[in-house]
Amino acid sequence: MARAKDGTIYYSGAEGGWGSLRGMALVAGAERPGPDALSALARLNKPGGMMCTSCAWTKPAKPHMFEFCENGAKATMWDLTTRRATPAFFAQHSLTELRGWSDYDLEQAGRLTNPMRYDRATDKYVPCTWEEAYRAIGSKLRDIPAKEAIFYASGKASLETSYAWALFARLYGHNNLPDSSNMCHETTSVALKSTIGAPVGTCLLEDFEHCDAIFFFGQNTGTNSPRFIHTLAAARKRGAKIVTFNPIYEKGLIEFRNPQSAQMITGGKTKISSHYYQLKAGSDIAAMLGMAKHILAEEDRIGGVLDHAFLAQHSHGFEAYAETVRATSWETIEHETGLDRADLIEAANVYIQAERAIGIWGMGLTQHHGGYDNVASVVNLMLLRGNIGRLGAGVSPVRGHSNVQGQRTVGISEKPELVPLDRLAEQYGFEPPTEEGYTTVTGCQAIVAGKVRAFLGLGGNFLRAAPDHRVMEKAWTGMDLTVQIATKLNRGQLFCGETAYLLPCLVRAEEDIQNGTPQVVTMEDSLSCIHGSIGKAKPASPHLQSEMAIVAALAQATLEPNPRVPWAEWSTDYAAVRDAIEATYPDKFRDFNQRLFTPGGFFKGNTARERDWQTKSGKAEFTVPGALNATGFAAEEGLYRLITLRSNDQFNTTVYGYSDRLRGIEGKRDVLLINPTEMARAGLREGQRVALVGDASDGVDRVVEGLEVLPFNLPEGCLAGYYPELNPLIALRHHDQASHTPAAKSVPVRIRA
Ligand SMILES: Nc1nc2c(c(=O)[nH]1)N[C@H]1C(S)=C(S)[C@@H](COP(=O)(O)OP(=O)(O)OC[C@H]3O[C@@H](n4cnc5c(=O)[nH]c(N)nc54)[C@H](O)[C@@H]3O)O[C@H]1N2
Ligand SMILES: Nc1nc2c(c(=O)[nH]1)N[C@H]1C(S)=C(S)[C@@H](COP(=O)(O)OP(=O)(O)OC[C@H]3O[C@@H](n4cnc5c(=O)[nH]c(N)nc54)[C@H](O)[C@@H]3O)O[C@H]1N2
Ligand SMILES: [Mo]
Repeated sequence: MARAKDGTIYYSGAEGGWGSLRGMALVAGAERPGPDALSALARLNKPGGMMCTSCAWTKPAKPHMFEFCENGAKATMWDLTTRRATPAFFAQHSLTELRGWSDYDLEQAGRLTNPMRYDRATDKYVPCTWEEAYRAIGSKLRDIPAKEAIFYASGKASLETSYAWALFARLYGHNNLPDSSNMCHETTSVALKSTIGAPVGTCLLEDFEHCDAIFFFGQNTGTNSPRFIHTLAAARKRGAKIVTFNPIYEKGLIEFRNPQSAQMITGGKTKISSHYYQLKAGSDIAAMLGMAKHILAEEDRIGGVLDHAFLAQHSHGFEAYAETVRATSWETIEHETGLDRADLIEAANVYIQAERAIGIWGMGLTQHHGGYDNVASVVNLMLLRGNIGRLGAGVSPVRGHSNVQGQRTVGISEKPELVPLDRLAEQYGFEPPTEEGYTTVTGCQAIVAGKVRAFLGLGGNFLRAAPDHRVMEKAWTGMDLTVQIATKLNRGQLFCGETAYLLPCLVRAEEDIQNGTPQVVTMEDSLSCIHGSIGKAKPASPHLQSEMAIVAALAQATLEPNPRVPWAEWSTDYAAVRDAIEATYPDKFRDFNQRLFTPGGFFKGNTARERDWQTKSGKAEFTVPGALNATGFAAEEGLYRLITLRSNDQFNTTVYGYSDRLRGIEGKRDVLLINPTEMARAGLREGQRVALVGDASDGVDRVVEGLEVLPFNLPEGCLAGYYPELNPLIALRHHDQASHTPAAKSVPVRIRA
C-alpha cells in the first residue's frame, strides 16, 4: 500500500498492471475511504480476516501478502466511504427529484445512516425508530396472505442471515425466495442438477494445478473475478492451454502483467488465452457441437479418443447425442458461430490432447433463452473424455456475488424440493409450505399482474437489476408494503409501496459486536469452500443494525412466538445460528463452529466430484440441445443480438465510475458498441446518437434513447452496451427456458437513428 503526493492511497500490489494501480488511486481519491479502509484491505481474504464482498472466487489456503484485486479494493473502499446519506440529505430531496439522478450519483450520496419511512405527503423518506419500523412491517405482513409476499435476497448476506431469512419466509408461509441467482447462475444450478446431479461446480483449486486445458466460455475474469487470473496465469506457466470463446476480445483474458514480479519492471506479460475464438453471441451450442463433431470423427479415424469405460459406466444418452452431432453439418455450424471449421477443429484438438480438462463459464452462457443447453453443452463436452470426477478435470462455473452460492445451500430457494423441508419441520415444529415460490421473472410477472402485496429485499437493487424497468417501476408502487435492507441509496428504493421502509445495515467490513462479543459471519465461495469473516472497521453510523439482527427482529414482529426458534438469541449469538444450520444440514456443515477459519475454507462436498450421479438415470446425462443457437429468435435484417455488459468500473448496478479501462471506453456509459462493417451497413457514423428499440411483439414500448455509436470489435449481427442502463429493453418473457434467468446476453433489438 502506498500514498501518493496528493494524499490518495493506492495499492501497490494490484494485479493487472499499472493501469489498475491508477484505477485504485483514482477510486481512493474519488470515494474518500475512511481511516479503516487500509487495514480492511490488508485483512481481505485471509484466514481470520474479512472475506471480500466483491466476487465469489475462492480464497486460497496460502494467501498472497495482498490477497485482493483492484475491484475488490474498490468494493471495500466504496463500503467504507466517509460519505453519508443522512436524514438531512433525505429532507432535501424528494423521491421524484432523486429519480432524475444517475445510479452513480445516487450511490455517491454515501452510506445510509438511519432507518427511514416513506412519507407520501412530502414524497420524502423521513427518519423513524427501529421499533416503529418493525412494528409497522410486522403488522402489515400479518394482514396479508403470506403467499402474496416476496422475500428477495441479493447474494451478499452471510450464511447465518440467509438461513434465518429463508426460515422466516417458510414460518410465515411461502417459498417466494427469489435470489440474485435467478438473474445469474440459476441456469447453471438447474442444468448441472439435472445433468450431473449436483447444482454447483465440481472443481477445487488443486484441479487448476493439474489440468492440461481449460475451456472458457463467456466469463470476463479480468474484470469480474480478477484474483482468478493468478490461477489461470499459473496454469499457463505450467504449459496448460486456455481456450476462450467470447464475442468480445476481452483484454483481461488475453494477457496479464503481474505487478508482484519482475514483469512490472520489464513490462513483460503472461498470455492468458492460448486460443481465442470470437464467436457470435448465443452460438456456443453450435461451437461445442462442432468440437464434438471433430472429436467423434477422430474417434472413428484413430480410436482411443473417447473414454469408453467412463461412457459405459457413468453416462446416459450418448448415442442420441452423437447422432445429433453427426447430423449437424459443418456449414450450419460455421454459419451459426461465424467461426471457421478449422478454428473448431483446432480447439477440439486441444481438447483431445489434454489428459485433463476443465470447463468454465459465466453470464455469457447462462443469460440466454437457451442457457440450459449452453451449460449442458459444456457438460456434454466434458463427459466425452471422462472429464468430471477426477483430479485436474471438471466443470467450474464462476459465481457472482460473494455468497450467492451459499445462500442457496442454506435454503434460499423458491424450489421446495431443493430444501430439506422435513428436517425443518422436525427442527422447528411447523409445516413448511410446499408450493413452488416465485423466481425473479415469475415474481416480476406477478407484481405486474397485481398479485403481490409485499416485497422485502435483503440487499440488492432488484428493480434496477431486473428486466423491463419501465413496466416494473410502474407496477411496483401498487404494492402495500416495500422494505429494503440496504447499505446505500439506489434507484430501486425510490419506488415505494403504500407503506415503505429503508433499513440501513452494517457492511461486512464493519465490526459487529453483540452483547460485547465480536461476531463472525460465513460465506461459501465459487468452489464450495466455506470461510469465516470478521469485520473490524468502525460502523458508518451508531444507528445501524446487523443484517442478522434486522431479520430476527422482522421475524419476531411478524410471527407467533415459537419457543423452538430462538430469534433473540440468534440475533446476538451467530454461533447459535451456525449450530442450527449444522442441525439442518449435518453432512455439509459438520463441526461448523470448529472449522470457521480453516485455511482455504472447508469444502462442503460435491457428489458429482465423487462420480455419485444423483440424476434421474443415476448416471451423468448427455443432452441433445433443443436448438443450435441460444438466442431464442430468428435472424432477420436489422434485428440485432444485444449483449448487456458490465464495465470494469461497476459492481452490478453500483457504478463506481465511468472508466471501462480494459475495453478502452472512457468517460461514458451511454454507448452503443457496433462493429464498423455493421455501422456502415446501417448507415451510421461514429458519435451519432441513436435509440435502441426492444422487441415489441407484445405491444410494450421498449426504447432507450441517446446512445452514442461507438465502433467496436464485435461479431456480425451483435451489438453491446451497458447493464443496467439497457434493461428497459429486455422483455420479462425473454429468459432461459428451464431456469427463467433473464436472457441479457442476446436481447433482440433494432437501431433507430
Ligand atoms: N468488478 C465486478 N465484479 C463482479 C461483478 C461486477 O459487476 N463487477 N458482478 C459479479 C456478479 S453478480 C457476477 S454474476 C459476475 C459476472 O461475471 P461474468 O460472468 O464475467 O459476466 P459479464 O460481465 O456479464 O459478461 C460475461 C462475458 O460473457 C461474454 N459473452 C456475452 N455473450 C456471450 C455468448 O453468447 N457466448 C460467450 N461465450 N460469451 C458471451 C461477454 O463478452 C463477457 O465477456 O461477476 C461478479 N463480479
Ligand atoms: N441486463 C442485465 N441485467 C442483469 C445482469 C446482466 O448481466 N445484464 N446481471 C444480473 C446479475 S448476474 C445479478 S447478480 C443481478 C444483481 O442484482 P442485485 O444483487 O439485486 O444488485 P446489486 O447491484 O448487486 O445490489 C446493489 C445494492 O445492494 C445494496 N448492498 C450492498 N452491499 C450490501 C450489504 O452488505 N447488505 C445489504 N443488505 N445490502 C447491500 C446496496 O444498497 C446497493 O445499492 O443483476 C442481474 N441483471
Ligand atoms: Mo450475478
